[in-house]
Amino acid sequence: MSAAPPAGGEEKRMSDRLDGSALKEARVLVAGLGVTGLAVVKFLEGKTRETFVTDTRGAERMEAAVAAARSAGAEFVPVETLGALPPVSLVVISPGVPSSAGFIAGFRERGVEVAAEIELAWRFLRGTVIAITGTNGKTTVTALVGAIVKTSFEDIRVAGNIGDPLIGAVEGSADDTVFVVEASSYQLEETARFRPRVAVVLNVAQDHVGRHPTPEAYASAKARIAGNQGRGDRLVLNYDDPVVREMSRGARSKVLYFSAEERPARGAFVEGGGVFVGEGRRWRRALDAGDVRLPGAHNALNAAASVLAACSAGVPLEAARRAVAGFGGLEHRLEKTAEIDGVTYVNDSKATNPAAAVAAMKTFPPGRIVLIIGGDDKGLDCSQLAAEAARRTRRVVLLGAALERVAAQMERAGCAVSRTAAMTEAVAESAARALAGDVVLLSPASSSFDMFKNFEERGAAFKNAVKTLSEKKKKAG
Ligand code: UMA
Ligand code: ADP
Repeated sequence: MSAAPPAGGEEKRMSDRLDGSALKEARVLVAGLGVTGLAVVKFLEGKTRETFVTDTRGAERMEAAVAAARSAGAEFVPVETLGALPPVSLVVISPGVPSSAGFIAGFRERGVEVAAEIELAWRFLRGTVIAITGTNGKTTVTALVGAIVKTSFEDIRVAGNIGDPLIGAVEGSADDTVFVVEASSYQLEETARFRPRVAVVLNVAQDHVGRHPTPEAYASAKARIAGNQGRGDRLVLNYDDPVVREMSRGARSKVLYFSAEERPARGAFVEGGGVFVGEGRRWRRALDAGDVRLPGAHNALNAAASVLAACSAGVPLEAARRAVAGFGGLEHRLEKTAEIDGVTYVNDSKATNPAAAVAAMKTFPPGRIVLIIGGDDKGLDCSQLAAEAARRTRRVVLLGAALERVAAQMERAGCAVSRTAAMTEAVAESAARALAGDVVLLSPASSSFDMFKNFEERGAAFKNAVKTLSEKKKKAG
């Protein structure tokens, strides 16, 4: 949907460094009225000349949000009537609204500043920002860095794509506040000056092809996390990921690599399950093999990245080690759900792309996996997923029909495939196929929207089905 650009040529760009007085004179349009839009509107309450909010969904489909925005002093404007708005000087864009959205284009063409919510937050927050991006592992690393930083600083605010918009965490921040921010490519796309003291890029795998026109555009959105860094800042990069490794080119910040393949010039490497940090010839053991409780080689790398990031912000190594050892992981990420008749059930519902499901498969012994896949077909390349599944699974259980293309590819690669229509059926089929010592792994490789509201609901359905199965088995004797 597009709207005519606002009439008149009076719009002005906001000053480079927004401050309270510049904002006070400004009319601001907030684009998107989800969690982010509402948080922005609340932040802006009493700080602007006028605040407007728009959403392609239309007011009638979001009455509660519109009422909440109104009570924070913002007027809802349908996209169709944006052209009638008085001149605005700033458009704050929600992550889900693409930069190319038609209803934003008119403002941009007229030179109005379009800023991501994290950009607005950056201009008003005080303190240190540690920001984490990557295709997979962001939430895990953000939570882990938060837990590590908490050992050594008092005012810690964990926010961003993890669920609580950064703008909602800005008020009352001070020089000693530490922000740990999960930053998605969607959020980074419209940043201009966002400059974390410590930036982490975990990996870049294929995902979000509908939003970013090319893999290069997707990677460069992620690379924006470090685009404004300077001397004194730290950039933590995955050495083992060629796209991420290259992000050191032109970096003005100090680059720290983490690797499981080789000892980098400076940073961290994983060996025998332990993590070593250092540079040149000076290396220290940071984590013992048993310290990382999260399963899988990818999680040892996540822990290495987290330690580097937190220690770069001033956390002592021993405090970091204790925090890692105390971190038990997050729900829906390789979450051990139950053991029934010697079979382990693992909920990895958050694996919404093939790369995450491949990492999950590599966590368990080859040949001992019954893999449940399914979900929206995002059109991603599944050749590696199929090859790994052929090598590593006893059986692949397809949930729903949406991922049939991928299931067929797996069959061609030599996998045994079962087709099921509901989660209870998928779990029952998996249980029937698994032998003692196997793992039944829900790692769907795709988003959940074909059958569920979100990945949380899908994971909950899996856990319920496993619980029902367990109760049935108990009753049966
Ligand atoms: N909208 C429009 N026009 C559009 C697109 C969307 O008006 O073209 C409107 C929708 O109608 C809706 C609103 O925008 O009313 C939703 O905004 P949003 O999609 O930005 O979602 P929020 O509720 O603000 O949540 C966002 C993130 N959502 C997305 O990036 C899609 C949340 O990440 C994040 O937790 C939250 O901000 C706080 O920072 C979710 C996510 O799925 C969990 N992220 C992706 C991922 O992790 O893969 C990137
Ligand atoms: P994100 O916030 O980037 O989606 P999460 O921590 O929520 O990351 O994990 C998403 C999925 O990716 C889970 O299935 C998890 O097991 C998997 N995962 C976590 N870290 C990595 C990694 N470093 N490489 C590949 N997959 C990973």
